[in-house]
Parts: sequence; structure tokens; C-alpha cells
Amino acid sequence: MFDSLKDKLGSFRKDVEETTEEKAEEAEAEAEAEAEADAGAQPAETAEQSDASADDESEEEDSSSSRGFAQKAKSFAKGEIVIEEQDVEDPLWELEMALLESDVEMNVANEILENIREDLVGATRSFNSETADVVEEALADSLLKVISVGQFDFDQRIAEADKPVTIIFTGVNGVGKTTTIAKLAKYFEDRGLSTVLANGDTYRAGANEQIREHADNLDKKLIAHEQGGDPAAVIYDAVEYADSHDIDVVLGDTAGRLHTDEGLMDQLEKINRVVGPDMTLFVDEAVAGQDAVQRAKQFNEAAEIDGAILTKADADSQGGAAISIAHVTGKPILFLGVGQGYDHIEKFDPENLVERLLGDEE
Ligand SMILES: Nc1nc2c(ncn2[C@@H]2O[C@H](COP(=O)(O)OP(=O)(O)OP(=O)(O)O)[C@@H](O)[C@H]2O)c(=O)[nH]1
Ligand SMILES: [Mg+2]
Repeated sequence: MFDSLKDKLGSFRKDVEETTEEKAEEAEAEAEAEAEADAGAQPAETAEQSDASADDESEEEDSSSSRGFAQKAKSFAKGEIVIEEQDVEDPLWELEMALLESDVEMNVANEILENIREDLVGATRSFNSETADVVEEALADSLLKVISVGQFDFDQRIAEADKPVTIIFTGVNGVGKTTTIAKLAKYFEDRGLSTVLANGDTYRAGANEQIREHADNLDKKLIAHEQGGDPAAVIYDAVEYADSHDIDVVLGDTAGRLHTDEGLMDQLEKINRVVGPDMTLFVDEAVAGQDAVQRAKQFNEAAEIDGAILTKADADSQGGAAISIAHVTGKPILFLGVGQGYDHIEKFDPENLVERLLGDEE
């Protein structure tokens, strides 16, 4: 998962490391040469005294407006180098290209770069510490900032909500809505919560049979009407059923649609009016990259969503949608689909994703 992006982030770290390593070596060599020269000129002076005189000099320079140089000289005396704009300019440019190639949305890529620049430029790195730590922290912080926009604890929200909790799933054709509903029925069962499935996809031929197969496999009740029926009525019936049978969660499927399809978008509006779902989750496939990001934005504008689920992350090496959707929509990614089995769903955890992207494991 996200292997190509992981490699690219690795190259960025290496690039910055190399430039600052070189600089550190040069600085160290210069510092040594200076120390030797000092020792030659004033053989009686101790290292401490020489530190103190370096401080005095730099204070004088502060007042004469060459603070950059003064800071450098001070850091130098302390055995540190300062990372400067020019040290990271080329690696940052490479990183920008890498993010765009990985289908990260442009504003999101810019935000990541800005955050890194802010963290790195002016940062000091001591001669004997690893540049890798400084760079990794800047990279991790900036990724986390954009990925974790809007995050909330899904399990906690479900646990605290009045039952039954009704969740509606929307998105374009074939992205994995029905499969995700089946996975979540299993997910809730594993956490001691009962579910009823509702087939609000009254549009596509064969939709009832498909979801019924999942319901049978998982031993769940399915509420379905004839093809061509009113989806809002199906979901309404499922909520009634859940109410009278003490079921915790209603999982409402809908037909695949484009945000531009007025008839189908009106259906969503009617479901909102008739049922008042607790959550509407947008489902799309990670492999769709920028397309998924744009669709998430458009759906959120047309029929507000509470969060997103990215399926087929198992087949996605780019990671652009996973990085971008929350920042672009302001709504969090809640789950990743990672295969076709009922257990192939992972709760989305921004910190975990960042660790995975920057970690050493394959
Ligand atoms: N590899 C992989 N395949 C998945 C995942 N989620 C769903 N699929 C597959 O994607 C295909 C489409 O899934 P569906 O659940 O039917 O998609 P849908 O959004 O309900 O489709 P429509 O109802 O036609 O709009 C199926 O073959 C699923 O097995 C996933 O996380 N990983
Ligand atoms: Mg479906």
C-alpha cells in the first residue's frame, strides 16, 4: 500500500540529509581550523574563554544588523549548523514533483511544502545529531497536519449516539459501497453491535441479489423493496425494523451516482428529509487518486458528507487520495478498504498512516 509515495518521501529525506551532512562536515572542518588558529595565536586561552569572546563578538554584530551571520556564528560556536532556505530548496522542489506525481491535490501539496519549509528552515542541527531526525519530524508533522483534518473517533461517536444509528453510503458506481457495508456489518458485530442492512439501491438490476448474498453470508437481516422503488422508503422501513428489534445500526446502501445526476441526487435529499440519517459517508476508491478527491469535494457540496471511506487501498501505490481528501473536504477519512474479504477494512488512523509512510518496514 502506498509504496511509490513511501519511496518518494524516502528520497526527500535522503536529499536533505545529504546537503546538510555536507554542510555540517564543512562547518566542522572550519570550526576545527579556527580553533587551531586561535590556539596558535593565544596559547593560554581556554576553550570556555574563547566561547565567551565569540558570544561578545556576535552580540556586537546583532546591533549592527547582521543577525543572520551572528546566529550562524553562535550556532557554530555551540557545535551546530543552521538549516537554510538554500539547503532545502532543491529537495523541496523534488518533493513537490513527487507529491503531484503521487496524485496529491495541488493545494494539499503546497500546504505540505509550506509546513516543512517553516519547520526546517532556521532549524539547528547539532554536529553530532542525525539530520534524519530533524527532517523526519518536519515531514511527519506536516503530513499529519493535512491528513488529520476533521478526525473524530468513529467508534466513540457510534457508542454515544442514540440507537438505532443510521448511516447512509454514497458515491459513484462500482467503488465498493455495497462491499463496505458488508465489511462494516462484520466490524460492528466484532464490537458487539447489531446491524440491519437496507438496500437503497433500487436502481441497478441485480442490486438486491448482491447485497442479499452478503446479508446471508453474515447472517444479517436485509430490508429491500422491488427494483424501481423509493430508496427513502426502504431505509425508513429499515429504521422502523431496527427500532422495534433493538438493532444498533442501520447500514443504508444507495445506487452509484454522479453528483451531476439531479434525479439521483434528489433521492439523497429525500433520504435526508425522510430518515434524517446520523451519518452520510462518501465511498470512493483510493486508486482513483485525484478523481476521488474531486468527487469527494463535489458530493460534499451537493449533499453534505460526514466522512469518507477509501476502498481498494490494497491496490493503490500512490496514496494521493488518502493524503488529500480530508484537507480538501474538511471531512475525515474514517476507514480504508484493503481487500475483498469481510475483514479487509481498517479504521483510518492518521498517525499510523504517517508512520507507515515514513517507517522502515516494507
Ligand atoms: N481489492 C479490493 N477490492 C474491493 C474493495 N472494496 C470493494 N472491492 C471490489 O470492488 C468491486 C465493486 O464493489 P461493490 O461493493 O459492488 O461496489 P458498489 O459501489 O456497491 O457498486 P455499485 O452498486 O454498482 O455502484 C467488487 O468486486 C468488490 O469486491 C477493496 O477494499 N479492495
Ligand atoms: Mg452497490
